[in-house]
This record gives sequence, C-alpha cells and structure tokens, in this order.
Amino acid sequence: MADSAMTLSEHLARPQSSSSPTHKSVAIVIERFGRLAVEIAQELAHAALRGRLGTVGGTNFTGDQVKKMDVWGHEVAVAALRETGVCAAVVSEEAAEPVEMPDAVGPGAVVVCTDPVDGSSNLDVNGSVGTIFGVRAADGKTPAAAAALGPGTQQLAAGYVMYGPSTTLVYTAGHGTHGFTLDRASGEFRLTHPDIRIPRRGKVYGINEGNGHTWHPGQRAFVEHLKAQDKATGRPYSLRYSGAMVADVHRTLLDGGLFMYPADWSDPKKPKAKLRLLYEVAPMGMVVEQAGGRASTGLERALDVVATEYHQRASIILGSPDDVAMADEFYRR
Ligand code: AFP
Repeated sequence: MADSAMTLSEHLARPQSSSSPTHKSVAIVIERFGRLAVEIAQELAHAALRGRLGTVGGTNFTGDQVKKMDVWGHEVAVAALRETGVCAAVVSEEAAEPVEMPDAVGPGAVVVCTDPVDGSSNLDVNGSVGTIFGVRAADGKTPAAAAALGPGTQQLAAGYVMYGPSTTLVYTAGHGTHGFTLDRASGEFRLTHPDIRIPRRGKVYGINEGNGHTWHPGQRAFVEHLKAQDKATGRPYSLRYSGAMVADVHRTLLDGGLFMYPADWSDPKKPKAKLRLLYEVAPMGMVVEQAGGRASTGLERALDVVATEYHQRASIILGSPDDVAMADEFYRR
C-alpha cells in the first residue's frame, strides 16, 4: 500500500459525491465509523488483558447471550454517533428500543442502524468480528427512528468494518463499493480496494450446514447441487464459514461465491430467519449489490424486504450474481 493512497476522509469528500445536506451527513457518519473502528480495534486487541471477554450474564431481548464487548461497543457507538450532531436516532442490536437524539434535527439529519460488534461468539476464541452499519435519511417525524422502517432500497449508504489480521472498512454510498485498510501507525484508513467488483461466479459457499435439516427444500437441493462433482461447472464448491457475517461477506465480496443464512422452514407457515434485517441483511445487501453482486432471500430481492419492526429478521443469500441467480432458481422449482 502506498502511503499516498487516498484516505477515507479524502474519498468521502470527492467532488463526484453529492453536496446535499443529507450526503454531507452520510460522509460525517461514515468518517465517524472510521474513527470508531480504530477505537474498537484497539479494545478488541486488548480485551483479554482488560477483562472484557466473556458474557455479562443473561441474554438480550432477542434471546442472544450478551458479551461484555457487545455492551461496550453499543455504548461507544451511540456516543460517537451522538457526537456527529447529524444522527437523529440509532437502531442498535444491543438496545430493544432505538436511541433518539433530538438535538440532531434539520434537513440533513440521518438515522443509523448498526450492530457495533457483530459475530461476538467469535470473541472468546480470537476470531474475526465486525461492525455493520446502514444509513437512511431522517424524515423529520417523531420518533426519528421510524425512518429506519421501510425497504433496504431506502438506504443512502451502508458498510462494515472487519477486525481481522488487519482492520478493513468497506462502504458504499450508492456509487460503487470501496475498501480501506487501517494504517495503524497513522490511524488513517487508506484506499486499498477501490471500486470492488465481485466475480460473476465463485467456487466457495458459506453457510451453517448444521441447520440443513430445517431449510426450505429448494435451499437443501441447492447446497446438494453445489457439493455434487461436475468438473465442467466447477463443482464441488468449497465450504468456508467463520460464524461472523462480516468475515464471510468480505471473503465473498473479494473472491466470489455465496454467503447464506436461510430461514428455518420447519414450520412452512412460519419460516424463522436469524439475521437482523436493519443492521445485517439490508446493509450487506447494498454493499454487495453496489459491487455488482446480488442479495436475495431466495424468494425476493433482499433490499425489497420491508422492515416493519426494528429488530426484524430476514434470510439472506448473497454473493456472485450468477451463483445467487442459481439459488433463486432452486427456490422456484
Ligand atoms: P453473534 O453476534 O450472536 O455471534 O451472531 C453473529 C451472526 O448474527 C452473524 O454475524 C453470523 O453470520 C451468524 O450470526 C452466525 O450464526 P450461527 O452461529 O447460527 O451460524
């Protein structure tokens, strides 16, 4: 990486970006996520030394075990977004109700949906975790968070940070998907992956196959198809799964293939998804689409799923466009 590579702040200030108040707010929020990521990366690196691993005891309102880093991540993320002065509400994985920020009003105000520390079951084993965010325009109504409800197509921007061997920030504001790597010496994110284009087809699929018995028949048949041997069509695909959506989506974005978390169809009248629509499925769907990929639930485009609740769940099949199209075909059979 050249030291001269563009910084995240420079990239966000490019002249081709719109100069409307809302777009300025989007740039402020993404830039703030960059600075927050430096803080989170530092804390993750020292969590074992500072007694920050493990659970706080008990589960959150969605029934997940709450890790100490989840709580800490939520608090620093909310404080950081409040400080921007442009964020009117935050929908966070760790709070049952959105956090309203009435001081941020005006034409450029935005609403942010985030999972500050996603994949937290990886924390205690020093695996990769991430931060995911989606940004929407506040519509001036009260409560401001209600602007987060609606389809994912309403997102102005989305992105994630991956805390792995290096800290990587990937974002889209609707003009392609761009990746930055943290230069730890200067604390700056520098552009290392400009205008990411996902391969049309991949050779890898990522899914929690232990849940196979609960899947929709089309999903089961599709995974069997990926595992079948056929040299001409590049099968079998290899399986890679980390347990942290950010790490699995990042690999898929760069190398192609699929990341999938299908719903549990044990009761076909009430399919139950696991991942959260507002701060997992919709942001990642936008990032992948802006890189030329596709994101589907198997039954519809993921970005068309309308959120009616803040912590709504949705299934996801995202990745290389030809691979996702093939998955959709299996669901239609
Ligand atoms: P946690 O933050 O509770 O670890 O959940 C992570 C996650 O929402 C997503 O990042 C992973 O892809 C997915 O769950 C992993 O779920 P399984 O452990 O059920 O495979």
